[in-house]
Amino acid sequence: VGCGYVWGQSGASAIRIGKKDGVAQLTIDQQPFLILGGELGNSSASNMDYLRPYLPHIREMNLNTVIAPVYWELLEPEENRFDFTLVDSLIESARRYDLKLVLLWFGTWKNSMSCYVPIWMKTDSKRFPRTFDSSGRSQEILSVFGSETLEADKKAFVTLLRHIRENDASKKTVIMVQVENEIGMLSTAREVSDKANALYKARIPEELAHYLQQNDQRLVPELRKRWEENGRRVDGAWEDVFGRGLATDEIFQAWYYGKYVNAVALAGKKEYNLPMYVNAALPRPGVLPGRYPSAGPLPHLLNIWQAAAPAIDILSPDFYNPDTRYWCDLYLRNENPLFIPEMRFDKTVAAKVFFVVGHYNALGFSPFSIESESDASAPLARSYAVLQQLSPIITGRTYLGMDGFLFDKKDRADTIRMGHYRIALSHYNVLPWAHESRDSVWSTTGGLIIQTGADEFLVAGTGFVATFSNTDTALVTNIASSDEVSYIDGKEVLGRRMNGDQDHQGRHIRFSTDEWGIQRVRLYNSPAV
Ligand code: N0T
Repeated sequence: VGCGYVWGQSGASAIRIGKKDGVAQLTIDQQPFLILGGELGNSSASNMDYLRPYLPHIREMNLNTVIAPVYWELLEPEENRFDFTLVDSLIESARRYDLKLVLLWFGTWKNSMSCYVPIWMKTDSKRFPRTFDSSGRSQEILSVFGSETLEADKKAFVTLLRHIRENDASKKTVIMVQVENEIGMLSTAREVSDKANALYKARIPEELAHYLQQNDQRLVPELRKRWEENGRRVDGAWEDVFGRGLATDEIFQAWYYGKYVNAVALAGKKEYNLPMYVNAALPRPGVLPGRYPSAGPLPHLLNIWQAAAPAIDILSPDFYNPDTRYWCDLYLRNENPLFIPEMRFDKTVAAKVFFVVGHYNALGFSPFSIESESDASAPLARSYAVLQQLSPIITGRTYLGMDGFLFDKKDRADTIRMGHYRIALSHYNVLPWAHESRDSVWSTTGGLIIQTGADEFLVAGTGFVATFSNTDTALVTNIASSDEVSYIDGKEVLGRRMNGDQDHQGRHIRFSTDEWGIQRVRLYNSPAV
């Protein structure tokens, strides 16, 4: 492809991330699959008697995928003795509820730390070296430079992938794997061992030099700026190429994290070629490298990770605080697909899922600790029910256009242009009769619009008002009809005709804050004068 970064190395495998009309897409046996997921709390999949009772409720929430950990310490309790009891039982339970699985490889690192590394490794810091904090004290974060650590991680991961291939390749319950979890150096921005220091003083790796030369047009501005300010060098040490300071420490560490993860992922893919991704804990603005989990797959290190880890298909953000729009934009650069494996499971997720799917073409969405609220009437369950129905249309991409919108602040409004229409969108509470319009905080709502014909749209979501007008001021646009629709086995089924109170006598399309649904809208135009 010339950019050095291929879409993972999924090749012709049965489950892969490819592109359709320039948009990333996950397919299983050529069928597109939109992940409507939820991630389990960290400890919930460590005991199936604990997890099992939650699964029927998770299924009732209309999830199609569960994201679940595989814990290295439980998989390989003694060196070279692997115990697949838990993994097998997880896969079998997922099948029973018709759920797909994304597995989280809790390997060498989990939220920076090495807490899931088997105890036979933890107690052998000669073979499996640790890192040291800024005051020189050993910390439970294994060094990225431990060659035996890498070999051990690879071996366990390969054994896991082989086992999944042997037991699941025909059923395809497991559809993707996350390699490690929220990698990030702490206390210092990079490791400071003798080995690390020597590498830091040496010339940057040939591979990175080559990448910089080939991809100078593709560097994210955060990296390009440093590289250009230092004379676009490819032949010096890290500080010659990227300048002095903590930012370069972080770039250095990111490169070696990326190489490590790539070696693990590549070895696993050779055994069973599943799509693989890594995730990142996002830093708060203004915090210095070392004070947040540094050098993970963060937007300002995007090319470093892509160059070091071409076997990884997606760099993913975990959303716990931040501005969804800001971070999604940063992750969708340089061909990186958007997949959100974790999001704080609060009241806003039900609206956000429409936005990230409709506006950003996300491959999937997954609130964290999904078992903590598993109720068929939960807002997320209702959003997933809508998206599950629309999924063939969304992923089929035969429409003229799609966009999503999110009302996460009082009085936020949006305008979308599609074909010759302008669609004004606002929160349901702008309507004078909305019960909550005087409340100081409005619930977060949202939806998506799909243009299915020149004058025809599907409008879906919750808690908003859509008003259509023609971009040609010589024309007045009105609603010919609005029909409530649902999709059963992929076939459109008509519900109510909504041409009276429900569309304000032809003025707008709306869903109240406790309505979820899909409407098929047909428009017509008349001369304005
Ligand atoms: C996530 C989850 C789990 C100002 C935390 C998020 C999961 C891990 N880490 O509940 O531990 O395994 O990936 C870190 C969030 C930082 C939030 C900062 C908020």
